[in-house]
Parts: sequence; C-alpha cells; structure tokens
Amino acid sequence: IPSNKLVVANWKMHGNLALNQVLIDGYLQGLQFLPQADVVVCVPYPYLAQAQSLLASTRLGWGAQNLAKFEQGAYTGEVGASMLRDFGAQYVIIGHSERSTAYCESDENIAEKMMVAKRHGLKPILCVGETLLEREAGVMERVVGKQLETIIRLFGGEAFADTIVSYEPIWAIGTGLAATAEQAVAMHQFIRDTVASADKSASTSLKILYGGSVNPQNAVQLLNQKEIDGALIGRCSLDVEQFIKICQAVP
Ligand code: G2H
Repeated sequence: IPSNKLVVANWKMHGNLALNQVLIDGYLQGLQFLPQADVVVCVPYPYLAQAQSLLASTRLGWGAQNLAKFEQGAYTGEVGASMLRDFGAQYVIIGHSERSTAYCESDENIAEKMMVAKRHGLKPILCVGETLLEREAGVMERVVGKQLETIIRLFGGEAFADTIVSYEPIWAIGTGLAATAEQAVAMHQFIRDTVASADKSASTSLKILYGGSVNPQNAVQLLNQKEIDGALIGRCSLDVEQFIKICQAVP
C-alpha cells in the first residue's frame, strides 16, 4: 500500500508566537477531514518549544529548517540534532538553496548534515535543484545528480533509506513560477533512478517532494502525479486557507 503524500510547510524566517498559534490552529482545524495527507511544519528554531506544546499528540508533525553538522562543541550560533530532538522535532530541512547560497554550504556539508540528522532519528528533507542558467543550458540533471552523488560517494546509497528529497528548482522558489508537472516528474524520475542505481531498496523507501511556488491552483496537477510524493510549501504556508487548499489537492 503506498503511503500518504506529504505536505511540508516551510515557514522560513516568518512568524511570531501569536501568528504561529493562529496558523497551527488553522492547520489542525482544516486537516480534520483530510486523512489522506500527512502534514509537517518546519518552524524557526525559537519556536520549537511552541510547536512541541501545540502539536504533541496531534497528527501534525514538526521540524526545523537547518541543523549543525557537528554533534556539539564550540560552534557559536549553531543548533545540533540532539537539541532538535529535545523538543521532539521529527524532521529537518537540509540544504535549502536559500541557505546553501547565502551561507556557501557545500554538497559535502549538506551530506554530513543529512547523516547527523539520521543518526539522531530526525527525518532529513534534503533539498536539491538547479538554477535557471543551468536549466537553460540543459544541465539540470547533471547538477542534481552531483548533489545526490556526493552523498552516495561519502555515505552510500543506503543514506537515502527512509528519507525525503525535495526537488526545488531555484528559479521556481518564491518567484510565482512553478515547474510544470512534466518538468517535475522528469526530475523526480531521475532522482529515484539515481538513488536506485546505488541502492535499490533505499530508492523505494524514499519520498520525493516538489517545492517552488506551489499554490492551490498548481497543486492539483502536481500532487496528482504518481512520481510526486508531496510538496514543500513556502509562501502559501503562511496563509491557512491557501495551505489547506493545497492539502486538499492531495488525492
Ligand atoms: C521553495 C518553497 C518552500 P515557495 O523554497 O521551501 O518556497 O513556496 O515560497 O516558493
């Protein structure tokens, strides 16, 4: 039996105690009659405790948007996997392009973050994707392939067992210009094939999401593709009505 599709809210650096409460109450209410969607919210670090207190024993999962590649130590400003686990976080976004570009994160760093998350029982949501120039040059598979191969080279294909990859074309993030279902499906197939050629069984337990300007209109087509196991939602996760409409698009 295929598992539910997964919708992940990525709040990015938005929110405050009052607004978060409104969003979460709205999510929980809207999801009451949507058993077909698994839903997770990734909050800024200071709100992990709030997420824990509002979400424990609900069907909404929660997580963070980044973590340190180290276990602990003299790394001022960093947050470790065990700290996320202390607050009951179950998921963590890794390698989002808004971070890897702004803070020069290498594919190797991202690979190490994925492994530290797994060691602590956090489900990594690994973001991969190409820039507009790379797509125009037709090298998008090479770019995404390299991001995956770095992990396979360092930790083997089994690193992908029971994890989540989110295909996020950089040109589609926050631009209002989502990938077409055909573009997303082609890349999702490529991602699953790349992982399968390193570890067949890991590739079957891998969930592959699409992220980048998903809205209630385009969600229907995207989420109805069998190759698309769910979506990562930025802007529209900050509006309860739009977010729930996207969840309703899960078949
Ligand atoms: C892609 C996405 C969620 P948005 O980054 O991470 O953001 O939906 O605003 O394009």
